[in-house]
Amino acid sequence: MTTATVTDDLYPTRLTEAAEPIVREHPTVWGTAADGPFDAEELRAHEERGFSILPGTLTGGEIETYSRELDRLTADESLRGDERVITEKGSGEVRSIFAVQHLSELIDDLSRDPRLLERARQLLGSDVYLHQTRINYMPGFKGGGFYWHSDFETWHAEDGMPAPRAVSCSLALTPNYPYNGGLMVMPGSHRTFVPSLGETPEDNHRSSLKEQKVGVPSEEVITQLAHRHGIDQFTGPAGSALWFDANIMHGSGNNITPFPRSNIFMVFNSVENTLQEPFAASAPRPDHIAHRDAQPLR
Ligand SMILES: O=C(O)CCC(=O)C(=O)O
Ligand SMILES: [Fe+2]
Repeated sequence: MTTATVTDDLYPTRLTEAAEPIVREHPTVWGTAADGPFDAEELRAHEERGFSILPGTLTGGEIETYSRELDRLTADESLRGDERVITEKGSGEVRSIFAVQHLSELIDDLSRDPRLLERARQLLGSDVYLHQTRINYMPGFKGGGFYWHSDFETWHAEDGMPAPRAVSCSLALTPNYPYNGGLMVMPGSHRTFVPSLGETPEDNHRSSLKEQKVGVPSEEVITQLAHRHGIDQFTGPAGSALWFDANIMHGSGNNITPFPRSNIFMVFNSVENTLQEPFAASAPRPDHIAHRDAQPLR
């Protein structure tokens, strides 16, 4: 008999035998219309679909400023070999840069901008801190996609995030067309937690950030979810923001068009949902991927 079973884990995953999807008990929206800029109808829609798209979040001047900042960071030779920089498996081009708020004062300031902070606090119903930040740089022709996954599945298993009380904001710095690797989401799928099969290998993040293989749902489950929920896509001009729940099923295809698709990603977590020990990994991922300093953003 094994004594290591964690009985208070509502989201068991990385299992040795397949298990049925779990209906999520936790809410998606923790605040009310009185708490911030989303009105009651917008909050209702966010609760139901698990995401909201807000065009015009960044102004034209800001798009230029942050695009230049992104170019500066991806071209910075001194960052090559830095563990925060993830390169594409095939081409060796920069794919993501993590913990960008430590590399860029501009992005640090942006993470505290009331336009973002007030919405994050409202959705999560508390003060918030940054769980993770990254820029995803998807160049034309060579940009690699992201296979279907729930972020929360990994954050729970490998980072020790107890509940899906976190929200991501993806800020588009380029136009997001239906054809340049735009993020696909399954509306409503955030209400279902899909346990994944297979134990977490040691140092899984070293390969999973280039191409995720562990913690992804089976094709059978993806098929069921897609038939039940359909597939929507984050499209819109540069400056648009996508707010999406930690547990929504999402992914993107490769970008074979000449049009790059870059964005800044910020993950806000509730200060009432701070990280514990990983729920299904032998060691927590490093701090640049999952921050353990839960100082509320001001
Ligand atoms: O930018 C994308 O296409 C998706 C990225 C993503 O899912 C992630 O960073 O977790
Ligand atoms: Fe993701």
